[in-house]
Amino acid sequence: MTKRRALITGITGQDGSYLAEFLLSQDYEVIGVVRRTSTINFARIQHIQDDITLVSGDLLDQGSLIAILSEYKPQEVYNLAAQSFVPASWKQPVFTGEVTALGVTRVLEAVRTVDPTIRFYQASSSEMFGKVREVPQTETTPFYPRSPYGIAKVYGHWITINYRESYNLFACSGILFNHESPRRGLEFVTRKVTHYVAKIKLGMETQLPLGNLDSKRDWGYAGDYVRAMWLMLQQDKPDDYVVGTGETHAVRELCEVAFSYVGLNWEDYVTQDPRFMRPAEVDLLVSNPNKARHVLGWEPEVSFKQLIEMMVESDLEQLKKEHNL
Ligand code: NAP
Ligand code: G4F
Repeated sequence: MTKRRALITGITGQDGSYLAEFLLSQDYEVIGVVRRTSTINFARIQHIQDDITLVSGDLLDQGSLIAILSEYKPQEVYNLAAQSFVPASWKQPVFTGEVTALGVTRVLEAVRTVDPTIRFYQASSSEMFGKVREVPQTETTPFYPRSPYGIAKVYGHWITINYRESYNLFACSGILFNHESPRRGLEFVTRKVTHYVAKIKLGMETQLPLGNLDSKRDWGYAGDYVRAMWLMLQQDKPDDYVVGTGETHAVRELCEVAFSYVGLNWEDYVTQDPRFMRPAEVDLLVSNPNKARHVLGWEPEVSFKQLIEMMVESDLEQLKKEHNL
């Protein structure tokens, strides 16, 4: 029997790497779109590079997306590519809109013109809820985005629904709450904290400068969340789903868990630095993932504490290896 073929944009990112691993474990052939960079940035997919096919393309380049779909003919497309760091979206709002908003239309247009039977997944975000209109947030909670990134994601979400309704595409939008892992970029708060904790423990740093300690997020494990993406594309009909743990924790709690894991008191090391405050903040995110639970049968398996401890452990190991300790 021929293998199912899936295409992932954003395969070099955190989620792309976990999704590629998961799809390989389900016996898929995996095609990953990578954009041209002056230095190779395949660290997250190095270990599976021989098992996947990497092709050159960019969400800014419509022609490249059409050519890739025409050549590789996937049955499923997961659009994970984005400018995904919220503070960068204030510095580069137009670029963020081009990639994170219009990029979605470019992929959808490629799907529509090359093969409208392709099943499409869009990586939507809880950042769309922003200044939350209700607690917890569901698929029907109104959006109030608070950053150019959040606004770009609202566009990506609605254009996905519009292509589903206009052209009858099998297009799904996963509204995913924050998910983290040892492969999380160093600029995001969880990884920043766990990396600094490891450095402080090993005597390489003395302080951890942070922004808003009171903001609260619904943090889960990325390895759990890619399963939900796949499950959405295996249903009888396309739909949108909120994916999260249903629990929320403040940044200060994250610090508490990470520092106490290595026997330190976070209050001795954390400082507040205005450079990391945002022009407009999303204060509280917490999901109601009941629909994903009941329709997809999805449940997160890694708890908040397990996640943060796993990340500290991995950062300790990595630093020890790099510094021959
Ligand atoms: P990430 O680590 O920042 O990865 C982003 C990926 O997009 C990278 O592979 C990046 O390639 C690629 N990319 C950026 N611009 C591109 C372009 N113009 N053309 C092609 N590829 C491009 O993000 P992530 O955490 O894995 O998140 C995956 C997706 O889920 C993103 O769309 C993000 O906005 C969304 N999301 C994430 C979370 C979360 O908590 N992680 C929650 C909700 C939604 P390079 O490696 O070349 O930069
Ligand atoms: O880790 P963060 O940068 O993630 P944020 O802004 O919630 O965005 C992430 O999750 C979204 C899903 O809701 C994704 F769509 C998006 O792509 C990305 O993956 O910040 C989390 C919170 C914020 O409230 C921020 O103000 O942590 C607070 N924070 C406090 N000090 C900090 C810092 N964030 C960062 N990055 N760095 C700090 O020093």
